[in-house]
Amino acid sequence: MNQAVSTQAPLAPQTVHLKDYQPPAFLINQVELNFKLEPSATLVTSLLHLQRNPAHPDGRAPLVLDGQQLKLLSVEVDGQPLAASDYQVTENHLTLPQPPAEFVLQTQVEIDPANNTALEGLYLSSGNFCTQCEAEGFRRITYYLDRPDVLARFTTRIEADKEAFPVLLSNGNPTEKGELDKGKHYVIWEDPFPKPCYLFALVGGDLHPVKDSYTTSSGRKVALEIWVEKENLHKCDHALESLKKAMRWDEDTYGREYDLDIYMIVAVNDFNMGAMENKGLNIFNSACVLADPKSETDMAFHRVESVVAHEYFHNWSGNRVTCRDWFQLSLKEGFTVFRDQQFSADQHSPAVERIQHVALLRTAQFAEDASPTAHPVRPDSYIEINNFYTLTVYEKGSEVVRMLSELVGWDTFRKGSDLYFERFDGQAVTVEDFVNCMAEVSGLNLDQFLIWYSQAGTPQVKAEGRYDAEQKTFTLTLKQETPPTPGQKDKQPLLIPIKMGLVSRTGHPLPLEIDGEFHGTETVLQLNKAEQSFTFHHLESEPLPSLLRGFSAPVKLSYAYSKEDLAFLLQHDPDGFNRWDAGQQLALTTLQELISAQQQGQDLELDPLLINTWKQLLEGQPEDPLMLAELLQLPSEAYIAEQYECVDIDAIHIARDYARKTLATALYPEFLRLYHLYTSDQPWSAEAQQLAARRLKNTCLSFLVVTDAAEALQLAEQQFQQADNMTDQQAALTCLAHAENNQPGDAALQAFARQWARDPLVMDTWFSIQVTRPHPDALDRVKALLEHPAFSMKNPNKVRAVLGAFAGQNRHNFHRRDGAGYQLLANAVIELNKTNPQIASRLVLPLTRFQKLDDFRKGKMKEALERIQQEKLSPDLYEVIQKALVS
Ligand code: B3K
Ligand code: ZN
Repeated sequence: MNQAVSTQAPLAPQTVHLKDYQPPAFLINQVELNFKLEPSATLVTSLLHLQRNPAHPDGRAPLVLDGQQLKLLSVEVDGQPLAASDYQVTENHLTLPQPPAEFVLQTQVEIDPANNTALEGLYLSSGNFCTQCEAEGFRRITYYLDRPDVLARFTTRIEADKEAFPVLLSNGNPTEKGELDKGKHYVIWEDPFPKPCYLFALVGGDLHPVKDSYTTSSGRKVALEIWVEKENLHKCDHALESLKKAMRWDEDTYGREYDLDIYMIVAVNDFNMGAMENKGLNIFNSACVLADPKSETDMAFHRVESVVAHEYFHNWSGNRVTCRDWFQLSLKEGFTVFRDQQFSADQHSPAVERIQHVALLRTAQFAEDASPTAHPVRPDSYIEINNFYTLTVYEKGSEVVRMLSELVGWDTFRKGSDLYFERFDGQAVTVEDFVNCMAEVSGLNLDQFLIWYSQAGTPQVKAEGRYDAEQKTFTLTLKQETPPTPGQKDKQPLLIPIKMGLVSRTGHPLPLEIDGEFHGTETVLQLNKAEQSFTFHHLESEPLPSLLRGFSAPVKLSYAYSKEDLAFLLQHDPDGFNRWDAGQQLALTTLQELISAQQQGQDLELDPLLINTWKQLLEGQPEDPLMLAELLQLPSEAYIAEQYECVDIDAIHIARDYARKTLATALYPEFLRLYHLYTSDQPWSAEAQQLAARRLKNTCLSFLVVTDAAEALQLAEQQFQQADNMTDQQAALTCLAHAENNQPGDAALQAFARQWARDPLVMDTWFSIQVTRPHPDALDRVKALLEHPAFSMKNPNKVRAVLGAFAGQNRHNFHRRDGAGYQLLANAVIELNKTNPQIASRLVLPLTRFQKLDDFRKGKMKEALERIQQEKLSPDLYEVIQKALVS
C-alpha cells in the first residue's frame, strides 16, 4: 500500500483551559519504580497501584496515561501481560479502554538519556544522570498520570554500573543497597510522603558529598548532604550555611519544620533553570549552589543563599501542600518567592532587598505585562505550561501575597498560613483555598482581592493632591485604571493597598487624621474603586505626600512632583525605599529632558540640580554605604523605556550615556575620595560592612572610568591584578572591558581567561562581560564568542551568558537599526528549537517586545519572527511566536 502523503498543515498544538479542569479518573496510591541506568538505553519498570477516583463524574472513563518519547516494551495488568489489542499507544498517551476499578499496572519502557538535549525527564549532564520533572517531564520517564493532583507514595530502585555511577540517589530515605553481578550495584529509596510526580528525582553519577547535620526545633536530627563534582568540593560551604539558616528561619517565622531524615542538594552543570525542589533531593544548576570568594561574586553568594532558601521553603509551600493544576502555579511560586524575599530581608538590608526586587519587577515584569505574552498571575489557558514560569507568576505573584500580608497584618497572615498548611497538608489545592484561609482568619472579605489573580496588566494609579489653606486639609485623589491586555479588554477596579504618609516642608512626618480618626504618621489606604478621595485634616501648611511606601502594590503610580520636591524627598522621606525611589524619579525626569533635547537636535545639558543632589550624597561619611550604592544607580535603559509609549532606543542610550559621563566628570573628586575611602587591604570577608564597601567602591570605580582618565583606568588595572576576590576582580574587568579604548580591556580579558579557563561558571561571567560591552563592536564580539571552544549551545548557562545577556542587557546593540542583532538571535532560536525548546522559548522573548518600537525596527523584528515561524516549531515556541505575530 502506498504511504499516504498528508497535504494538511500539522495540527496546531492543543490549548488547555482552566475552566475545563476535571479531577483525575484514577488515583495512584503507590508507585514502585525500577531503573536500570544505561546512558543510551535505560530500562524503566513501573508498578502503579491504581484505583478509580470516586470524585470523577464518569465511573467508566478509560485510563489515559501520559508518556512521551518512550519505547514501550510491555504492559501487564495484575501480573497478566496484555495483548496489543487491549491497549492503545499514541505519541503522547497509553490508553486502557476498560480497566478494572482497582488494579496493578506494570509497564516497561526504554528511554535514551544520552540523547535528551531538552533537559527534561532523565538526562545526562557532564556524564551524570539527573532528572527534571516539573512541570511535565515525568512523562518522558514512564507512563503516568502526569498531573499535580495525583499524589502517590514512591519507592525507587536504581541499578547501575558501580564504577561509572557510584552514587545513586532518589527521594526519601535509603532503605537497602547491595552489589550485583557484572560490576553493578543498586540502591532502594522510599519516600514516605505522597507526592505528585513532578517532585520525583533521581541522580546517578560520580559525585562527592559535603555532609553536615541539622537538629530541628523538636529535636530531630536531619542529615544534610550537598553532592558535587570532586573539583567543586571547596565551593559548598556557603550553600550549606544558607540551608541551615533557611531551616531555622522557617521554624522561627512560619513554624515549619523539615520532615524527612535527610535533605540532599545535587549540583549539575546543565540545567534549564535555577533549581528544583524535588522532595528531599533538590537538583540545582551549579550556578545556584557553588560559591567561593575567589571565583564567585557577592551577587552570586546572594543568589545561592536565596535559591537554596527558596527551594527549601517549597518543602511546605509546594510539596506538603501542592497545586491542584498548573494554572495554580503561583500558589506555590508566588508564596515561596514572598517567603524567600522575607528571608533575605531578615539576613541583609530590608530596604536594599526591596529596592532590588522592585527594580526587577518594574522593568522586566511590567514589560511582560505590556507585551503579547501578558497573562494573569493565574493564567486561564496555555499551550505549553513551561512558558508560564514567568516574572508575572513568580514576582507579581509574590507581590500579591505581600499585599495580602499588608492588608491583614503579619500576625494574622501567619495565622492564615498556619491554617492553610494544617488544613491542606497532603493535598493539591487552589489559589482560592489560600486566600480563603486569609479571609477566614482576618474576617475580611477578599472577593475583590482575588481579581489580582485573574486580571493581567499593570494598574496605573494617578494621584493628585490639593491643599486647602483655609480648611487646613489635604485631599488626595487616587484614580486607577488597568490598560487592556491581549484577550482582556475590559478591566475591573482592584483592591490596591497604598501605604503612605505626609511629610512637612521642614522634613518631618505629619500625623494623619482622616474623618476624625488618627492613623499615626503612616497608614495603608485601601483603594478599591476607579476613583477615590481621602482628606487629611489639621494640616498647618501644605505637606508633601510620600506614596506607595515600600512599593506596597505592583502598580505604576504617578504624582506631579517638581524636581525640587523629589530632591527634598530623597533627603527626608522616612521610608528608605521611597527615598531611593524619589532619587530614581528625579534622575528619570532629568534623563527625560535630555531625551527630548536629543530628539529635537538640541545640545545636551544636564540639570545642575541632579549634579548637586548627587554631590551632597557623595560628601562626608555615608551613613549607609550599601544604600548609597543603590542611590548612585541611574535608571536602566529598560526602565527609562518603560516610561514611553513610543521608545526611542538611540536617544535613550545617548542621553543616559551623556548623563553618566557628565556626573562622572563633575563629581570625579568625590567618586575618587569614596573609592579610596572604601578600598581596604583587609582580606575578603562576607561580613555586611565589607560587602557594602565593595559595592560602593566598585560603583565609584565604574563612574571614574567612564571619564577615560588615565588615572582611573590605572586604578581599575591595579584592582584587577591585585583583587583577592571575584567581586573586585570582575568589577575591575568590566570597567576595563567596557571602556571605549579596548586595549587595556582586551589584555585583561585574555589574562582572565587564562586564569579561569577551567572554571565554567567564571567563564560564563567572562562571556557576559564581553557581550554587554556598550560599543558598536559588541555584535561582532558575540559572533566570535559563539565560536569559542568554551561556548556550547547545549549548555543553558552558556546560552544565557552570551545570547541572553546580549539581548537583555545590551539594548541599543541588540536593537541595531540594521536588524543584525535580531537575526543573530533568530538563528540561535532556530537551532535551539531542535534541541532545547524551553530555552529557545525563553530566548525568543526579546524579539516579541516590539510594540513600542519605531516601525522600522518593528518590521525587522517581525521579519526575524516570521523566519523562525517557517520552522517545524515545538509547542513552546509555537505558542510564543503565534501570540507575538497576531498582536
Ligand atoms: N519549581 C522550579 C521551576 C520548575 C520550572 C519548570 N520549567 C523551581 C522553583 O521555582 O523553585
Ligand atoms: Zn519555586
